[in-house]
Amino acid sequence: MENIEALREEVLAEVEKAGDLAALEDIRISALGKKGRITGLMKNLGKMDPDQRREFGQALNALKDQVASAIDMRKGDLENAALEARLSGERIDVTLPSRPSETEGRIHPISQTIDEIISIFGEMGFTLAEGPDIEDDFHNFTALNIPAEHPAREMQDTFYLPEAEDGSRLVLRTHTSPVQVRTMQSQTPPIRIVAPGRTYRSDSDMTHTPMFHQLEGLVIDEKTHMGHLKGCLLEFVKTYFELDDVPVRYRPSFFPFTEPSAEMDIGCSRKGGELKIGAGDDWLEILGCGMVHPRVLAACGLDPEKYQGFAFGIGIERLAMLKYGIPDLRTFFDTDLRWLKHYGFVPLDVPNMVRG
Ligand code: 2NM
Repeated sequence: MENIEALREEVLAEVEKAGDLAALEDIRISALGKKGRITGLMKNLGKMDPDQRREFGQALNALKDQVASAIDMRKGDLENAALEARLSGERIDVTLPSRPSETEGRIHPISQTIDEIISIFGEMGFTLAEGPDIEDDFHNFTALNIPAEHPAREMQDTFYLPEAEDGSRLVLRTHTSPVQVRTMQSQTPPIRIVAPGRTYRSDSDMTHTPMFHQLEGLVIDEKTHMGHLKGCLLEFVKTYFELDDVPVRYRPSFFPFTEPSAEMDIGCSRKGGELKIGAGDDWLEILGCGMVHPRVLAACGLDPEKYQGFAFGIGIERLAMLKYGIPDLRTFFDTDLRWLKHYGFVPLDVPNMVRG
């Protein structure tokens, strides 16, 4: 019995002193393991007479339970201490100022360019409008004065979804104009919106990707005219390209949804093979625009006798390439992290009117 008492004190003292989980496990094995000290005493029971065996056996079992529970408790304490240490080591101070230059992530040039453009039109009083990527025939084509036999509707240009039971087919929008249609249907003028987003055409080569981004704008009021269009778009290109002045010209063009329609060029120079935007003896096509066709206004539920307006469409990739010197359209969609690190933008470098 003295053996048991001595062993109890010895093992409990060891358990109390165990500094980590590994040391505690060693103690458990040396006491309760197959060749452990307590297990060793158990083996003596066989040689005892029955009375002695009962008394000694009960005492040993009690010792075993006591040691096991002491080990469990110590284990819990050690685990808590380890967790505490880890948590205090991992603590971060969320009130510290951020260090943008150390941020790994980058804003994609497409997102940056959209943010810059909507910030410019935002200052001019435009609001943001969005709509679904999957559209119906009416919003993508019919309301925009694009008739059934128009080539834009051909399978080669448009991604059609599988035909529904009634024979109708939804499309991936081929431009963001259906957003303007939905806006005209749901609001009464004055309307001033820009609609950026993904658009889809079945086209893929050096200068076309099947998914690309557009930003279209729409202004509708009772006395809106082409002068408003010109002033608005001149202001836009000056701000976007950070130029005090830039020559612009409008060339007659054709879109089913505008009349008259025009393409806007800005001045540039290509001397020495280097493109410089601004003054120069050359021209660069920037966007398409025009006065909204009376048939479009009527299809959207507006009275063409009362309201007029202008609209424009900008290709985001092209504008991003021009401003940021990105030479190849297809690299926008390669998801190449080295490219993104080079052309991308640090998240907290938020675009505004002063700094694109
Ligand atoms: C362009 C060029 C010219 C345009 C027209 C409309 C709408 F819905 F109002 F009729 N939205 N966008 C438009 C006009 C788009 O993109 C080159």
